[in-house]
Amino acid sequence: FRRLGLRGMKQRLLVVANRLPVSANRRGEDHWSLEISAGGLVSALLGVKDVDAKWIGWAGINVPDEVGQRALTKALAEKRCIPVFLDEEIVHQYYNGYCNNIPWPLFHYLGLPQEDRLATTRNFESQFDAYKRANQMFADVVYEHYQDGDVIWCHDYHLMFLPKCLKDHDINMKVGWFLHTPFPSSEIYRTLPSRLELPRSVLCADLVGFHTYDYARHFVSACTRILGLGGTPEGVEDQGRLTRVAAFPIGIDSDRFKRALELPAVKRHVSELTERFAGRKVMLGVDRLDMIKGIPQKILAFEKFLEENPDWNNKVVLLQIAVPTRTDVPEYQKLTSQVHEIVGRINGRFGTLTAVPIHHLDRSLDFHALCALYAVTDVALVTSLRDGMNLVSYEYVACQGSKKGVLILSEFAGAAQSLGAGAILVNPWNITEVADSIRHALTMPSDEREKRHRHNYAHVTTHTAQDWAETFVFELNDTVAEALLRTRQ
Ligand code: ADQ
Repeated sequence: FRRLGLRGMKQRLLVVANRLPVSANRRGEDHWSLEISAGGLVSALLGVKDVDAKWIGWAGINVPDEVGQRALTKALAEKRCIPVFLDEEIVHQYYNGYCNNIPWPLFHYLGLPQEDRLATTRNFESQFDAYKRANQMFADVVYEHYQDGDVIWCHDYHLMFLPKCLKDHDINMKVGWFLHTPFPSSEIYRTLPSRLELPRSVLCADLVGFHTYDYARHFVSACTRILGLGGTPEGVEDQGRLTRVAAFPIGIDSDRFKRALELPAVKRHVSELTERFAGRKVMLGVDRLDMIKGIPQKILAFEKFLEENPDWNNKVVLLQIAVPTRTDVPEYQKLTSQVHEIVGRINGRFGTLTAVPIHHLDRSLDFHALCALYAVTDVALVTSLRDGMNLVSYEYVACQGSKKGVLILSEFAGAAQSLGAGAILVNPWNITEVADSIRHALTMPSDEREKRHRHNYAHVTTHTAQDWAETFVFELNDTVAEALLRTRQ
């Protein structure tokens, strides 16, 4: 019955996220080319079938003229997307200023940006004001397209103010909000200057979701300790109104990966890679180039492994694929140079004229190339310092049907709670522990690899993106129906 949540009815779902799942490039005054872009939410929702869903979000580009806006709106409509047009100033303040500087690092326990703490504090009010204005602009587009009976699903820390804007407009809208990052301990959360307004707005939603039970618990604690509201096993209570708070762990569309591995082009790619790295074990890292992903820590741990295990020199290669993000932010530019510097040093130290131990690419790979890489990899290394879930670990497991490689996974990724029994869990800050885990993974007997893989594969193929979305929307409908009953009693 639960799986019928979306399939059994023709209900429209409005997915509202900061970014639309496309990158738009202007090719002429009224001509745009669109490309589906990489990212966790995109990957998860691509897996949701049989849903009458529309996306509302920013196309990631400033379009000041009406001709351009009209043409882009028309092109996006074919992809079931509706744009929110944000000008450069608001993007600068709301996205680069507030979202990237405040909730993103804080929710990942990284505090405010190191070099700029005072400037961040000084600019806080104007940036928070822009954040609220931007959220109102998203709300205006939702009102324009909303029809009675629609379900509105707001995503992530960019849109924490949106549930309030929507409910202020029409209390009967069915509104859900989901956070893709961790929600930190209330002791960390309480340092946020906007600590009162944001959860109050989120609580206007009918259903609030997180990847793990711990994040949900942290959120409820923040509401009870900081706002003085009542926490119940169901959620948060404020003057008789209950907001349901629960964990909805995301998944991937594992069938899409399995199908891709059967394609002749992908099989060819797998053979080429196998030949290219013959005689060496392949280790893989796939991340957005972001401080939360722990890329420098991962590479330093690999260096430590090479240092302590000279018998492995030339017998193992680490492929690190890091797609650049937020390239205009100085912290991220610094991270890129830091990673390049460490990789160069290690390759200089352990490389030979014919082979280097690390191949580092600053770019996104297309889906088929990514599947082939996942399939040929002996060990995947996910060393996030914090990560809401981490879908790369799921994708790797989905592609390892025949090889049964080992996943080394940070205990600070939400995925550690679902894949922990099959993976080798590590503290990414402890590079000696990670280096030891690399050795353990590379020398693991095949029966142990199979056993671990079987556990994770069963999880990844049964807890899919589609289940995640269906369950969330089903619960949201259920919650609204329950609340209605209560008010009628
Ligand atoms: P992300 O931080 O983007 O997502 P993740 O969950 O790992 O992290 O998803 C990344 C996605 O981008 C994956 O589907 C991966 O295949 C793709 N990707 C990454 N690097 C790539 C590359 N170089 N080339 C091609 N594709 C690449 C956020 C949160 C996560 C949470 C997700 C979903 O930070 O914790 O799991 O949302 O909720």
